[in-house]
Amino acid sequence: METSTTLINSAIALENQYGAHNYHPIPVVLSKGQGVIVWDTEGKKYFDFLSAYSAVNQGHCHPRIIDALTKQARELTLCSRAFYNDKLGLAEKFVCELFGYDKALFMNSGAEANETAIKLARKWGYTKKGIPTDEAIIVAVKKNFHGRTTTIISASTDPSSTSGFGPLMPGFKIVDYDNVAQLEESLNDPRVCGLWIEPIQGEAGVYVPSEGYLKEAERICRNNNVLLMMDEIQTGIGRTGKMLASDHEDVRADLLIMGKALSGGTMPVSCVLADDEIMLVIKPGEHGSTFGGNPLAAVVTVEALRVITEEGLINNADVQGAFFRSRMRALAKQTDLVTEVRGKGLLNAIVINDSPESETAWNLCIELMNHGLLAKPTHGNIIRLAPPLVITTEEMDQSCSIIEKCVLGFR
Ligand code: IF1
Repeated sequence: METSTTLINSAIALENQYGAHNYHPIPVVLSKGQGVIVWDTEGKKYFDFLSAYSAVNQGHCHPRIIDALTKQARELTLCSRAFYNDKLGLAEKFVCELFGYDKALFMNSGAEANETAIKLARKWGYTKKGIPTDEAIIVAVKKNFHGRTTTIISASTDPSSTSGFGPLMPGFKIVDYDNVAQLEESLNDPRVCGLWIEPIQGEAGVYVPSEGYLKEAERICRNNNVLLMMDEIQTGIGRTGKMLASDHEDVRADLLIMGKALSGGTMPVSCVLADDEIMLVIKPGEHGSTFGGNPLAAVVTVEALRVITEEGLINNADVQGAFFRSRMRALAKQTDLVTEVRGKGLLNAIVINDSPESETAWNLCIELMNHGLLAKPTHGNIIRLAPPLVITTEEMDQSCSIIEKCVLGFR
């Protein structure tokens, strides 16, 4: 009989042999998830502090979302946008009313939603702002992460995203994040159609900008007739203790870009929201996708968003996040290993006292795994800690205890 240890080894061996080597996973093989908990093939349970990079804000396999998904899956999954389906319009209305926009455009991956926003901003720039053909510029910021397509990486400043993948797409200008003076300077170029930012930089290491930066960015965009393109793919849908991270500063994007938790982690769903004068610059036949706006995604999206609001997950993210940071800050006082604790709501990170090239944070994550908590380092020495928003006080308490024990016992 095959033991579960061989099962784990064979799952990893299969991926190694037959899968492209574009990831370096933590050595755990998961086979089940419910709420904050995931189980490996041996039945060992873990607190999931990555939440599929914030795609499972509602928790793994949320019963309401799975019910909506399976029910719709038996009716109609996909009919393409060549025809109407009876669910898409309902989802479009739902997201437009919830977020306060005229129109929604559904895609699948976050990268596709960002690509959509880029096309909208450029076309708006040519047709509404009067930018000469092919001269539009989108201003992005250092250490951004918006996805992996060749156009998106053209705005990246991270060599691991870009190196070897040129030639890159022109039309991006890069400024420092969290620097208002550089926005003033760069956005008054009449060829600029959009400012493309994350309200908190996730991949960069959960970098929260100074208070007021987003509001200033919004003001400078307005003053210069530039579209504010807000990538809320990782920060949105309750993650930071507000529905959108932009809400912390009462900022309203012109192009609101969302993905990940829109489907509660059941399937790729992303969307861009905008008002008519922007969204309607794209005409029939100029943009789309086979799967974007399919009825299965439409039903799942409405249910996933309802779960967020009806189950009080936004407030829970705020409360549990504050508790988490206070425990981690107290921990940081007891050890030299943790130099900083930062974040908002349940999007947090601890910075490990070693160089980004060191293995310290990785080894600590292995230790956390051994004690029943899953997390992964980003940029070497930063550990992102972002559990599903359904986490209870008791689960958070247990999780903090695991982290404290591993950090204090770490050698
Ligand atoms: C990977 C990080 C998270 C995103 C923002 C767009 C996208 C993402 C702000 C693209 C995606 C992911 C993708 C995943 C790792 C990951 C990530 F570590 F890179 F930073 F979440 F924390 N905008 N983020 O964060 O969305 O096309 O993937 O649906 O390995 O690339 P996508």
